[in-house]
Amino acid sequence: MARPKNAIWQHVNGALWTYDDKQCESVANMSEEADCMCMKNNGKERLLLVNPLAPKGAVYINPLGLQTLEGYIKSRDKTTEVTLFDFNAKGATREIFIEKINEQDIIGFSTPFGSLPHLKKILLNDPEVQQILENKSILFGGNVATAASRELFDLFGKKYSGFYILKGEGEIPLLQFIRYQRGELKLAEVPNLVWNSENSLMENPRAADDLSNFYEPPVLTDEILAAANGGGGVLFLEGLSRGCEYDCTFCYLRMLRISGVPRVRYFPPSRIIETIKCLEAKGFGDLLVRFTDENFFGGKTCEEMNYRMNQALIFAKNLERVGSHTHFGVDIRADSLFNLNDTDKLRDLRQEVWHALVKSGLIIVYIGVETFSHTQLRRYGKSLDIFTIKRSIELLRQLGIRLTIGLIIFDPLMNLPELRENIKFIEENDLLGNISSISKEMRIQRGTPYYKMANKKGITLTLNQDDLVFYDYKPEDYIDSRMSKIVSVMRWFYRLLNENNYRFPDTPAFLETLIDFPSQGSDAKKKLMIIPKQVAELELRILKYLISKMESGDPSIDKEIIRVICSEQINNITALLDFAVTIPDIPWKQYSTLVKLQGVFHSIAQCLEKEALSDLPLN
Ligand code: B12
Ligand code: SF4
Repeated sequence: MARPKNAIWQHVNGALWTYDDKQCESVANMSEEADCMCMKNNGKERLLLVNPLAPKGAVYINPLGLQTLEGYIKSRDKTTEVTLFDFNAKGATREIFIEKINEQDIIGFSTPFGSLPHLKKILLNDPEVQQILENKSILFGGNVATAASRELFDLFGKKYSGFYILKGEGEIPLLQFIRYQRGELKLAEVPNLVWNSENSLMENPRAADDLSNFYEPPVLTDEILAAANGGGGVLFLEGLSRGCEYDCTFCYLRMLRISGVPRVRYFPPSRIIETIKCLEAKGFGDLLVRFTDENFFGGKTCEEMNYRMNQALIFAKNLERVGSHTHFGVDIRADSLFNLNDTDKLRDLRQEVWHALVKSGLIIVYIGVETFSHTQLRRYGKSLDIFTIKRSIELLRQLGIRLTIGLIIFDPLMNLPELRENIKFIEENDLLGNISSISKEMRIQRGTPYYKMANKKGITLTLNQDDLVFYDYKPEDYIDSRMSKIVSVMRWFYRLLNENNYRFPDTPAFLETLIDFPSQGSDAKKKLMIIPKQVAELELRILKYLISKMESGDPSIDKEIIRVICSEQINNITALLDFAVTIPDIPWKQYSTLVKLQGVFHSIAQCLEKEALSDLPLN
C-alpha cells in the first residue's frame, strides 16, 4: 500500500541525526571536552529515567514517554543500561530513589504537568539527593521542559553544573546525548539540547525519528502494569501515529513541529499489535488501553485519509486475529467520522473502518470538538463546522460507542450569545451525558496563536509560576463584561470539584472500567454511568441561573440558591455511590474505583456544608 507523499521523509538535517550509528560523521571530530567524558565513563553508561510524583488524580497514568524511551534506547544501544523509576508506582520511596541514583551516570527526569513542585522538592530541597547528583548529568525532558526551558535553567541550572534539557521528542536526542556522555559527540551536536555555554543558554537544532522503523514496544514493567491495574485499570499507549495535520489556535502541538519533518509520522502497525500481545502474555490483557494518538485516523487530503483509514483497518483486523481481549479508546476529530469531502469510496471505507474498530474492541471515543458555537470554532481555528459535528455525534451513537466530547466553551474572547449557542446545542442534542465539562475554560499556552490574539485584545496574561506553561487571567478580563460574574462562579464550582479530585475529562472513561461489573449490579451500573451527566446537569443549572440574572437587569447572585442547587445534586450522587460500594462480589479493580469516587463526592458534600460557599467570590 502506498504511503502519503510526505512519509518518504527519512532523516532530519542530513545523516547526522538519524539513529543509524554508521551515519554519524562526527565521531572523528571529538573535542577535548568529549575526550574527557570518554575517559571518565569508559564507554558504558547507566541511565535512570525518572517519573516525578503527579498531582493526585482519578487514575494512575503510566509514564509512557519514559517507557517508550527505554524501549528505544535498549534496542539501539546495547551497552547502555537503562532503568525506569516511577514515583507514582506502589512502594516507590525516596529511599529507593536515593539508592538508585547512586549508581547512575545520567538521570533523566520527565516533566509532565503538575510535576514541578515534586521536582523542586527532590532536586532543590533535599541535601542528600543534591550531594549524590552533584557530579552527574541531569536531563529534563517532556512537556514542561519543552515549554519552559529558560525558566527551568534558572531554577535548576544554578544548582547543578551538569544540568541539560532535551526539548520535544526524546528518542534521537537521548541516544545522541548518551554518545556525548560517552565522548563520541560534542554538546553542540546533540539535537534538541538546551545547554549552558559560558553563561549563555544554547539551543541546538531539532530532530525527530521518522518512526517507520520503531518496532519496539514501550517497556511494560511489572510495577507499571500493577499500578495501572490497581489505579483505575487504564493504560496509555501510542497506537498508529504521532502528530496532527491541523492548526488549532490554542493547541501547543505546533511548538513541537520541526521544519522539514512531516506533521504526522506513522509507527509500523505491527508495533502496537506486538505491544498488546506482550500485555496479554503478562496477564494484563484486560486493561483498558487509551491510545494517545492525537487523531487515531485523520488526514486532510484524500490520499492521507485513505492511507490512515487503511492503517486503522489493518490494525483492527490484526487485533481481532490475535484474539485479543483488549478494550480500547481513541481520540478523534469529528471529521474522522463524517467528512464532507469524502468520495463515495472513502465514505464506504470510513464506515468499514469504524465497524471493524468496534468489532476489535473499541468502546470509547474522545472527540475534541471544543465548542458548538460557529464563531468560537473559527476563533479556535478548528476547521470544523456544526453540521459535521452533529453528524459525527449521530454516527457514534448509531455505532453504540460511548463518547466524551471535549469542550472549551469559556474563553476570554467570548460573548454571552456564544455561551447561549453552546447551551442550546447541548440541550437540543441531549449531550449532557457526553460532555467533559461545560465550565472548562481556555488554558492559554505560551507560543500559541491564541496567546497572541488574547494579548492583542488587551487581556492581562500572567505566566503561572506553578506550571510555567499556562497563562492566568482574571474573570474581569473577559471582553464581554456580562461574562465576568458568570466566570467567577463557574471557576469556584470547577475548583470545588477539581480540588476534591473529580477529574472532568477522566471520569467518564474511569467509569468505563465498570464494563465487567457483575450482573446483579447491572442496574446500579447503569446509574453509575450517568454520574458525569449528573455533574453536567448541575453545571448547567448553575449556568442557567447565572445567565438569567445577567439578562434580568439585576445581576445580584444569591449564594443560597447556588448552595441548594449544588447540594441536591451532590447528595443524589453520594447516595448512589454509597449504595454501589455495598454490592457484593464487585471485582477489586471496580471496587477501588468506586471507593475513590465515593470519597471524592463525600468531600465535595462536606465542603459545601462547611466553608466552600464563603469562598464564592461575590459581593
Ligand atoms: C495522553 C495525554 C494525556 C493523558 C495523560 C497525561 C500524561 N501525563 O501523560 C491525560 C488525559 C491525563 C492528559 C491530561 C492533560 N493533558 Co494531555 N495529553 C495527552 C496526549 C494526547 C498524549 C501524551 C503522550 O502520552 N504521548 C506519547 C508519549 C510517548 O509522549 P510524551 O509523554 O510527550 O514523551 C515524549 C517526549 O515528551 C519526551 N520526553 C518525555 N519525558 C522525557 C524525559 C526525558 C529525560 C527526555 C529526554 C525526553 C522526555 O520523549 C518522549 C518520547 O518522544 C498529549 C498529546 C500528544 N500526543 O503528545 C496531550 C498533551 C500532552 N496534554 C496536554 C494538556 C494541556 C493536558 C492537560 C493540562 C489538559 C487539562 N486541561 O487538564 C492535562 C494535564 C494532566 C497532566 N498532569 O499531565 C497538552 C500539553 C501542552 C504542552 N504545553 O506541552 C498536550 C500536548 C495536548 C495538546 N495538544 O495541547 N493528557
Ligand atoms: S486537532 Fe487536536 S491535536 Fe490537532 S491541532 Fe487541533 S487541538 Fe491540536
